[in-house]
Amino acid sequence: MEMRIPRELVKALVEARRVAVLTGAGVSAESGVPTFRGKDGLWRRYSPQELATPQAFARDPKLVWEWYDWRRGLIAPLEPNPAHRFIARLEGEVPDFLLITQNIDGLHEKAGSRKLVELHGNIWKVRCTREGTVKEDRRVPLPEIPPKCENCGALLRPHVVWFGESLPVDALEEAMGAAEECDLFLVVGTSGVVYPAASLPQVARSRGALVVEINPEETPLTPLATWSLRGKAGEVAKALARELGWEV
Ligand code: BJW
Repeated sequence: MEMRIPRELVKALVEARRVAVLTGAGVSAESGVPTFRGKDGLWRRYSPQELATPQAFARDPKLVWEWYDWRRGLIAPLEPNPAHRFIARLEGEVPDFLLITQNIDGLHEKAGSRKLVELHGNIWKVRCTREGTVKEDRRVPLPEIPPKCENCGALLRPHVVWFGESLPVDALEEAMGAAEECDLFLVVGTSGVVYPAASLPQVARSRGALVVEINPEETPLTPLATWSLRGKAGEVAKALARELGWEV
């Protein structure tokens, strides 16, 4: 059945001058990227403590790298879906825009998004554990696991944010600024349980912004939403685009 989009929401989208968008794994689900939580989520099969913490990496860098190498292989051939493209198009329509993503898959950039901050890093970047230098590396599979720094020989790590680690300061500041200043905050495909990302829609709401949630499931963020669009991000994006007369 075709999704019905409230008329007031279309009006709010057309009139919004300052828009912030927060995305999570659900925005990439229709592209084929597994989410973390939920019935087919990665955390069903893999333990976050054993793979997505600095302690896990210190204990067994090879195991952690094998998991990231497997995920890089999975993501490499995937393409953005209509939800990524809708968000990229929205960027071009709104004078003041910021996309804040928790995703590390790079699909927003592939869809054309440019005004974006990556709160949890990027799976296509590696960081030297000794020098802190960050480099892009798109080789799939990696020729050596765990990979070593060409310059100093120390271990490289994925340039992502694990549990217990701080988020990149500049990215978080920019995201917080956008949440404070926006008049419409769109939340797409996140379970809203990981902080500080989950606090951003709360900040926006407390400053009077309209909050729109797109998710097939209810989340802890749902009570904040002015409009909750229950459906898959790509399908909802197509319905929104149709209302706005956009191609996505
Ligand atoms: C669809 C769909 C479709 C499906 N369309 N939708 C305050 C309170 C409590 C705890 C803390 C707190 N502050 C900090 C913490 C600790 C911790 C935290 O939040 N823990 C909670 C889980 C309890 N946070 C941190 O440690 C953060 N660091 C930090 O705060 O530093 C300072 C500090 C340190 C220590 C103590 C206190 C402060 C760092 C968090 C890093 C998260 N890292 C990961 C891994 C990244 C690398 C990798 O990918 O390997 O980031 S974990 C994982 O969760 C990943 C995601 O970005 C993140 C969020 O998940 P997301 O995107 O929401 O995915 P899912 O799977 O959860 O949800 C998918 C959603 O999509 C669902 O709702 C579906 O319904 C929906 N969906 N199909 C639309 N087609």
